[in-house]
Amino acid sequence: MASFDSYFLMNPDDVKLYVREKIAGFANAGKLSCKEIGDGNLNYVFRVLDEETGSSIIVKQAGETARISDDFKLSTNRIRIESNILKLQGELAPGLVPKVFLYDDTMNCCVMEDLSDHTILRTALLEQRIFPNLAEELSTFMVNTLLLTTDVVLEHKEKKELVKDYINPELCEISEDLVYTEPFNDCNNRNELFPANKEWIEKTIYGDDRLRLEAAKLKFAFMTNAQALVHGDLHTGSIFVKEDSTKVIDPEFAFYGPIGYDVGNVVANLIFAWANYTFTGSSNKEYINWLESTMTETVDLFSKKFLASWQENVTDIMAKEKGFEKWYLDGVLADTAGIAGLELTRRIVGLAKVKDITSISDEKSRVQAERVCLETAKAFILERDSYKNGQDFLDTLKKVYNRLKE
Ligand code: SR1
Ligand code: MG
Repeated sequence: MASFDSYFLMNPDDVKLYVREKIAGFANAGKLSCKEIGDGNLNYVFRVLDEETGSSIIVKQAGETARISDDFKLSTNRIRIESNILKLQGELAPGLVPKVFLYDDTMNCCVMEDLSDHTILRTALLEQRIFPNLAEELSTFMVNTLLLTTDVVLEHKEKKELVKDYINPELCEISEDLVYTEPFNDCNNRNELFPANKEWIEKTIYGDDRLRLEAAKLKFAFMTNAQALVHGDLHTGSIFVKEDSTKVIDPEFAFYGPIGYDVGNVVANLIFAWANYTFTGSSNKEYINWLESTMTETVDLFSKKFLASWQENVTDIMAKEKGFEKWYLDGVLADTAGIAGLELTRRIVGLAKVKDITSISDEKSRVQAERVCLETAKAFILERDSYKNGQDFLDTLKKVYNRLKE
């Protein structure tokens, strides 16, 4: 029988024993079944089901390398970060993250609420499903978890303690490499370019001096601007949805960084869903209208709630100076544009892809989809100071699309 007093990577049978030993409600269960269901790039995710009662639970365990590639040697400490931040986010944004029942720093795993009645947002968007509350809930999640962890709100020493607790050098290094460096120069020879777009990307992305300079500026802001406790990987694969519920999962990349890192990731990944719709010849007006308004409303509701929460929660006396909140929000929106541009670029040029683009099977359509995303990305990065509301983002996307189509 397995013992759980020293670390090893568990298989489904080990996980069944683990759950019986560690989780009171499962100790005397009759028949348990367990399946590994993870489809992320880093960890192993097991779903354990009590076949008699129907209760289920998730065990998420960190390995010492990433699932996507053994190139990435990672500290298993990321599960500690994930467990702790889920608890904190659950307090700041109640109901918008899964509940955590146990964190185990020997087995480097955590046990949490099963959300199998939800669907991963990326999958749901590819199925063109509509979630009327999405912009409302995502904007609440971001304002509450981000503004409320800044030092305009928190007592400054308390904020600095959090900066220490959430220092996350290895996962930040992944983003520094995959988001902020390799897409612009392929310095580690692991970019994956769609062959029919190879030359175009080499010229348009690697060959653009101004773009590389702006990406460099954004990289050092990511590394030094300890603005808020960001989720750090808020793409549509990190969001679970059902009709009346949104849950943000997988915050293992969390650290103190720019607020725009989260907002920009959301915007970029909604654009990927838009590109999938547009370049697979779909004609579902209700869906595309909802998706476009979700894109604009997420940004606009974020700004509106951010300013309202500012009035209510800001404590720093200098941050209360008239006009400071607008200056601060303008900076967040500029970062949002820049980071949306980086995310759009790296998911097409770099090694970690998104299904929205890779599942476009017609070669010409995929070429067009990639070019529209990349030209939009360049406008976001190069002109990032001019993005003030949600419509600005959608206007650029539509302008680029109209210029490049046919
Ligand atoms: C090696 S990890 C590749 C990507 O997967 C994660 O979800 C992050 O987005 C990371 O950049
Ligand atoms: Mg993830």
